[in-house]
Amino acid sequence: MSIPSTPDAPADVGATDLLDLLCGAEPALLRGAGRHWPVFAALSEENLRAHGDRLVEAEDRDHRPVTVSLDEVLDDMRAARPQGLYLRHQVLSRFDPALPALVPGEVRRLNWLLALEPDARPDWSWLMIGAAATSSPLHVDVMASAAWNLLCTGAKRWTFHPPERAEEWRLLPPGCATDTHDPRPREFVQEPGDIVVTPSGWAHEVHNVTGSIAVTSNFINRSNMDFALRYFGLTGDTDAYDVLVAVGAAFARHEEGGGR
Ligand SMILES: O=C(O)CCC(=O)C(=O)O
Repeated sequence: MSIPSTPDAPADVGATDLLDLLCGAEPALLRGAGRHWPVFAALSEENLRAHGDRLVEAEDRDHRPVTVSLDEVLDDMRAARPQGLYLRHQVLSRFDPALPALVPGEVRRLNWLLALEPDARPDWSWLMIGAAATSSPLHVDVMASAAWNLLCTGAKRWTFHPPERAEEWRLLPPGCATDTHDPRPREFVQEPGDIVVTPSGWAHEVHNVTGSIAVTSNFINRSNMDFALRYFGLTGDTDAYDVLVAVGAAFARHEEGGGR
């Protein structure tokens, strides 16, 4: 396991506390926080059109898989009466291996699982392009991870519910939600350059108010390690549990040795 090195100050992030905000315990809308990230400019419609002939695996209005060209997805994103295409599960590195490096290094390194060997490491960054009125149904993020989501074009409405509700709705195993939160939903409208933070275990649904382009990444680190361990303990996934324990121990040793 190789620990990704982290510079002392997150100089290219733009705000020294942004890394803490991305790891916050409550969902958050960080206005304009990603506007200067190179990936924001790279994912302009114009740049994406350069790959317009490429075939991609999107979803139709009923969430059924469809193979279409990227141009069809982008045309639908702009259409006044869209057919409802949503490119929802496009792994960023498979779309273009150069794109992940355009996220600030400090932000990429929030994901401690990057310390795993390449073949054991989950690829947790996605490009999402959706037409107006497409949506992602209520869910909790993969493997009890947290996430940030940067909107590059359009507008998204997010509705969050705390982990206790997620547990009631059987989106989390009983006993996973240990903290008490205000039970009321949190709602945000995200605009270009804004980052939405999804902490571990928060149920959320997302609606594309207009056609949109976004990039999102999930992570597990010190901020949500306990939650993720509890999740895997309760679901009985001992392999994932053991991997997380090993990753946590490697980072603890690294920090004791003076690393960051
Ligand atoms: O923007 C979307 O449709 C869904 C984003 C989301 O919920 C996620 O990435 O977990």
